[in-house]
Amino acid sequence: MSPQFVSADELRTRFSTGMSRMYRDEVPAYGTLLDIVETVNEQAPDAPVETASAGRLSVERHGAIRLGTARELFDMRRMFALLGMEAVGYYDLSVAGIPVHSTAFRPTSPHALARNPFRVFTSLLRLDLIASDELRAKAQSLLQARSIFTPLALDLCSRAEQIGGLTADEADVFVAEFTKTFQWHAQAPVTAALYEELLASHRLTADIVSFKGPHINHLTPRTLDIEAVQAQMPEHGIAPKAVIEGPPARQCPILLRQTSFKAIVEPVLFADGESGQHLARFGEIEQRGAALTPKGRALYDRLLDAVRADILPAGDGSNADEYRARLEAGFAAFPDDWETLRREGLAYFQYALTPEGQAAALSGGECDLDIDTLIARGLVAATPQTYEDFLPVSAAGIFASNLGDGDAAINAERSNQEAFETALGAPIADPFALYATLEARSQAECLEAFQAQAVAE
Ligand code: OOG
Ligand code: NI
Repeated sequence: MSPQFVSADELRTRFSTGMSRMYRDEVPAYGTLLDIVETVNEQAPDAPVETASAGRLSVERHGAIRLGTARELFDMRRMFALLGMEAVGYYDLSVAGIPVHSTAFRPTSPHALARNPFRVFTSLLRLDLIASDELRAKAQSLLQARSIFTPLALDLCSRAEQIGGLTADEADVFVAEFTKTFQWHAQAPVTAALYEELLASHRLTADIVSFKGPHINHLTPRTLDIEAVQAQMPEHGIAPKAVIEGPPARQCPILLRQTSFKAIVEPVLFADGESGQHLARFGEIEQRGAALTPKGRALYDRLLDAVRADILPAGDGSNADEYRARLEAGFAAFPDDWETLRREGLAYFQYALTPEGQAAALSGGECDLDIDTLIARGLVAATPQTYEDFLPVSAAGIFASNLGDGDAAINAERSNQEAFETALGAPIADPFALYATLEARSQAECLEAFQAQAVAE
């Protein structure tokens, strides 16, 4: 890229910082959560997955937005591409009774992830899941009538696509304009009656269709100790969700553990002058562990399904202790030391020469060794790769806790990734492939360091 352009990494960092500042102003409890997380992270001992990504921790966050139309998703992809973020993973939430399907926009290269792993969980409303023809038509015309990006943001995006980037001045304007898309609007372009109708169809439909744009509905900092943050939230006047989503606490953290606080009640002024209120925006924290291989993920899904077949966490928290105990017992079958996770191919790792390995490779003392032997001899270190993605069951739990548990289930339709990709205008990257490629490449580099020496001899 030409040096006169601001890099995608830099744009992403500026955007993420701007969003964080805006959300802190809009939802002050988010600021409180950031403060608790910062204090807990400073006190937490380092574990391997955490040390692997320690440098980025203070800027690490994910956000979530919900879009209404294919066109919005298409343009969102173009905007995020400028920030070095692409669609990774397909999440079908309709199976959990939620009328959306989703992806996550995120950086994919190890270098970009290390700079700033900002991700945005992005859902697209499935209008086809609105049962009433009449309501569907009304929702559609409301969505067609809105434009969620400012004209300037769209112009700058087209210009950057044409000439290859944004200059320093353009970058500032672009970030400011793009951030506006995610602002909260207390004035809704629908009547109170129509809002109620949409709400009765599904809370999420009302949240998407009734407003001028896709307000950011949460921004999530990453903590090294989710139990500690959860315990401290009530002391700061924040009531967390009863149960942490995802795997139980473990020696070797895997995937993603998340908890949230309930959506805040915000005043809304409807188009007919009536005032009301809306629940959408909430707070969430996450703790990230190792990325699992398909084999590891299958084991995770099987164990979690077995637990949830026995007991589902109640929305009011009444069975939280029981659920936690059952979850821990259920996951006793999931190996909990890094070497077993690696040898059994349950988690993804990244390989690198240790200082001893570098010295040995240079002196040509060792060659033709396999990776396990190199590790056993302390010449290569295997570090678990951080899970950079999301979990559909957890996401459904996060949606449910903030929308109220009483929502009517929709018909579970078959998943529709193809329709999503058509709207997106690009294929969705497979998260497993990204981790697997990094693992294979890093392993090959370690082996080559020794083989190159063997050839030189
Ligand atoms: C997205 C919920 C999913 C997560 O962390 O799993 C999510 C939403 O509420 O729009 O953010
Ligand atoms: Ni989230």
